[in-house]
Amino acid sequence: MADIVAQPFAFPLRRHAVALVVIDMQRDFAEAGGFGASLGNDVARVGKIVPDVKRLIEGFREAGLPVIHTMECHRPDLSDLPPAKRDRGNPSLRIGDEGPMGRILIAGEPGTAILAELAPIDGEIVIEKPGKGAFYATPLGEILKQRGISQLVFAGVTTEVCVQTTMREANDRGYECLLVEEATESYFPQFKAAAIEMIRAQGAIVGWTAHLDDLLEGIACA
Ligand code: C5J
Repeated sequence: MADIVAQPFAFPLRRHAVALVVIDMQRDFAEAGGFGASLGNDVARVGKIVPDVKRLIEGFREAGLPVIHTMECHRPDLSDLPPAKRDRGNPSLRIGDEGPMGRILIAGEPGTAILAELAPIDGEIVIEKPGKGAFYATPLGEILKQRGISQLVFAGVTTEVCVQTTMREANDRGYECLLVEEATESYFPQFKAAAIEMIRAQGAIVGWTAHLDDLLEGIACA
């Protein structure tokens, strides 16, 4: 066991129980012409965390700990896309529309892929999810149960949408959750700050937060 320096108090990391979950580091959320940009967001903010997400992933790989990647995406026939999701807002391109990187957020399209720098390697689990939370309509819960995982370290985008939703789902299912501050981002800096505060408030009501260097130091000696 290693006590990771974290907020609101130290996180008791157990090496046989922990996995990293990297949420939706996809071209569609990070590059011009993708879904994030079609909603009018400054996607360059996502690109800036890539080196820190990479350090985190490499830290887990070097420590021999599991890495799980998620991708927000839908079937080509859109059968898993509720009209309420497709029709929401006023994006220049809707989910399923043809964009400069292929069909927006559709499984197998170039824009839906995980950023090349953070691409999964052989043996790593990739969860395709139609919702914001990674447990909804996916095998994630079963996979974690089979592997005896009870602690989840989180990274990815966006902090207050898919990351926070998944952390709340995990927390309700009994997982101990920790978010790495430098390895997550929002299109709205104030939402990132607020989500981090919410997660660790009231004695870690949703989970812990930690800085990247503290987490890396902890897993190296766990
Ligand atoms: C969004 C996500 N923001 N991955 N997805 O629609 O947070």
